[in-house]
Amino acid sequence: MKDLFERPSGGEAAILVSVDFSEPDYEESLEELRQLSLSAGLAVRGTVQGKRSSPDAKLFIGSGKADELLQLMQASESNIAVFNHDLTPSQQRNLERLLQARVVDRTGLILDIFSQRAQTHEGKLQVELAQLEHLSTRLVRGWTHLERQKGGIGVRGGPGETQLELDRRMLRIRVKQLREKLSKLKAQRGMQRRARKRSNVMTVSLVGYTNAGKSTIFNRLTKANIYAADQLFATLDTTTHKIFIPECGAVVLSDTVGFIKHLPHALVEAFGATLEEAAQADLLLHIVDTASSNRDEQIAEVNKVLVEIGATQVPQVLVHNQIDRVGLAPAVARDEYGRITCVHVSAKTGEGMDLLRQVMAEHYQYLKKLATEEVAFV
Ligand SMILES: Nc1nc2c(ncn2[C@@H]2O[C@H](COP(=O)(O)OP(=O)(O)OP(=O)(O)O)[C@@H](O)[C@H]2O)c(=O)[nH]1
Ligand SMILES: [Mg+2]
Repeated sequence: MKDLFERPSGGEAAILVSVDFSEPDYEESLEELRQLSLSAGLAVRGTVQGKRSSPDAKLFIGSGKADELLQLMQASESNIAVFNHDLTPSQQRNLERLLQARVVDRTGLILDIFSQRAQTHEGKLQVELAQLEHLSTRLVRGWTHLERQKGGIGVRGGPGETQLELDRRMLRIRVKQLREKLSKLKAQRGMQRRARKRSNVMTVSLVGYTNAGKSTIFNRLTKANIYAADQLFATLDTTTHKIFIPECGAVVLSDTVGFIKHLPHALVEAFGATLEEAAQADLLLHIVDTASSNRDEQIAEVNKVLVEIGATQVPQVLVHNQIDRVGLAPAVARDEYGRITCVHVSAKTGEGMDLLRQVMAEHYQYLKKLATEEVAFV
């Protein structure tokens, strides 16, 4: 079968642009932008960096840096500038005029990757909604300079040329249609969930920063063979599988879309229905790449998104994955009540997968105990 995720060879050439506003994680954030660009299929030819205390209102990077960028783009024959920031519609427009090239901001880039990855009907609708929401803020007079290029946002033009030709009214109609379709699908999901609850099947969701190893763990536990790769946002659509654990029978396990710092709000909103799977789960396994230099910040970012999607009340176990890269042994940590709070595993070697099954089995026992106590109380 053809690999649907094959990176286009010799993808469009791009220059990265990153401004240091004295944030502590500046280097990591730039590295993440590079990975996002590669995941979008771009060929990165260079980087322009600068230091500022605040963005320039007109060009974000200021005219001197903009000239430097122009020269580097011409010299390297690059036709896309990828900014590690969110640009205002007018900054984007001014830059595109000056550079005579496409300018993509961080949100546009993430949306582009999502649109390349969307596989299911629901996933496609969700991405289209997020793109149109993002586009609607950019559909102001003055985008005609883009008319002759393909599309308006994203690397390959996002929803396509036809969308750009729609006026604001048409856009609103389409957004409304998409919302209606998605809310029907959401209702369907709700029904499926209630049926699962009635049949007393425990549901467990894998959540975590993108590229932490969620899908690899999912494959280990389910023996399924879903796509896992060293790419950001390899997974977009929630995949659900039933597994059997001797101590608790069937467990429904779902793999979800990864989170990232500054996950565009339009995406969180559009993906509400699929993310709700996590919010409604009985247990969250929060997968962490324990070898990442940015580990603690990634954990905090994931927790932030969990707050946004209303999943804070779901019990969470932290799963430190990729211990093979840091030379740690599989282990569990427990709190003062004896409940598991943290597990060390390696999806690559398979070490610690039995501990994850144990986590689920213990949680099942805990839920059962809770249910009998509730009945006794009534
Ligand atoms: N060394 C090592 N590599 C791992 C481990 N787990 C996953 N990986 C690798 O990390 C990369 C990302 O794994 P995925 O399972 O696709 O990660 P994900 O969290 O599903 O990522 P997205 O779906 O992109 O958000 C792949 O190249 C995996 O082979 C591990 O325990 N050790
Ligand atoms: Mg994945």
